[in-house]
Amino acid sequence: MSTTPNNLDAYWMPFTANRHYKSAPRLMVAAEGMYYTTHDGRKVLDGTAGLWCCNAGHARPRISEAIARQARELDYSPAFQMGHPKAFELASRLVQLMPGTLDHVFFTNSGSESVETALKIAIAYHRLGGEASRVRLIGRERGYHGVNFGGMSVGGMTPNRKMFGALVAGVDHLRHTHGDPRNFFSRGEPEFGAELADDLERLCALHDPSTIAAVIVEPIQGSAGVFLPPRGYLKRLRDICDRHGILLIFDEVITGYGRLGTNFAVNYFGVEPDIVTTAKGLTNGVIPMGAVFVQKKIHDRFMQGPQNAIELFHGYTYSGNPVACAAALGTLDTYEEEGLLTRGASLVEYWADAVHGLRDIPIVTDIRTLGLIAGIELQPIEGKPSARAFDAYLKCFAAGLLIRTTGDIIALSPPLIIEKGEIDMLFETLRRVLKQVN
Ligand code: PXG
Repeated sequence: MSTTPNNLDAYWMPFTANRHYKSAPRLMVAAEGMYYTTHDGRKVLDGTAGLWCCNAGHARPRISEAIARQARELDYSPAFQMGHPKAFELASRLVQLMPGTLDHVFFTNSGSESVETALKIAIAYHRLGGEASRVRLIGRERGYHGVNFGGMSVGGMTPNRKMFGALVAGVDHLRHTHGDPRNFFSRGEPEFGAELADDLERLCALHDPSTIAAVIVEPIQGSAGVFLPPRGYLKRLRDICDRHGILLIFDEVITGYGRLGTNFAVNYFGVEPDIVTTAKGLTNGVIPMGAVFVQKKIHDRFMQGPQNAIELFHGYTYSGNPVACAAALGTLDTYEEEGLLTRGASLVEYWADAVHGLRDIPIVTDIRTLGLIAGIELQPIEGKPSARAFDAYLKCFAAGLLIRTTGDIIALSPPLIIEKGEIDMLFETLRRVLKQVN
């Protein structure tokens, strides 16, 4: 039986072509494992882990049962000046997934809030260290750091910025790393372009390092279309930050929790930033939650002054919400029991072979893969940017496959439970559709 709601009008949908959507709605009514069920009873293969978040797939019993149990036992307790056991347990378990001294965690409710939290901590850290002049924030062209004012300001996707005024002052951007034809069709880190990190030296020379608090980058730019860091680029950014006393923030909202076949991109690239922002896969997307990891040196600098003084005037009503913590613990249990945080590593060759198998299709102009991520760039239709990819999106959905598109780029990021047969199915469907949108 169809379960279509009888009025779609009141809900203003996010990042959606509302009128187009409501003229031919696509509704999901159930999900399990690798598949959604639509309101008209069709199965749809999840090629994107929801919005890069359902890393363990859907309807995982450890997560749903933990949520139900927690809601019955302790549904809420105040986040300020009060605690509950699961928040401490979760933080202790999370820091074990991180290398080195990234050993403290601040809880938020989304990737956007994690970014705001990281930027505020960075500025306050310098102030407490006697460097109150370090207030500037550096992002990167084509970066995506959520939709709040700080993240939007350091972000570098024009449509997300241009409608919303002057944004936060004192922000500048590194140039992006995409476009060198020598890197087209790369598997893993592209070979050329590590020296693009030296653009940070240009910004240091322009603003003077004494005014710069932090640099924030996604290790892999996800939202803008899967742009991979050239080999050595992130290490070079780290070195320049060290030379000038600038904090380095990795935004791992997409790359965290197994997406690259390692716990975090920090592990994959072997570069340790000062702060790491996460969300999404933390709770498998089931309950909103984010976590910001900070180095011990940062946390400890705040732990001074009178014992009874609040050290950081920042936090959310739902920071460390008990039900969210239970969901995260159930998620970590699932990841651990099934080895999901490293499962991608065993599939990466198969995955990359399958994606790069699309190379012979004439409209495919570039393919990029790393971990269980793929970016497939299409030749835009002349005068109609995005139209070809969106057409592919609709045709894939009709054919039982969920993909994501941004501009004329298709981004894939399946749940980490995907089997080889499902990878085959995904690319058979996509190949068929790409031939239709030729
Ligand atoms: N940082 C990064 C790197 C992200 O990818 C955010 C911050 C913001 O997270 P919240 O939880 O506030 O949405 C994100 C979110 C897509 C897509 O299809 C990507 C995101 C969100 C929705 C869709 O590429 N990234």
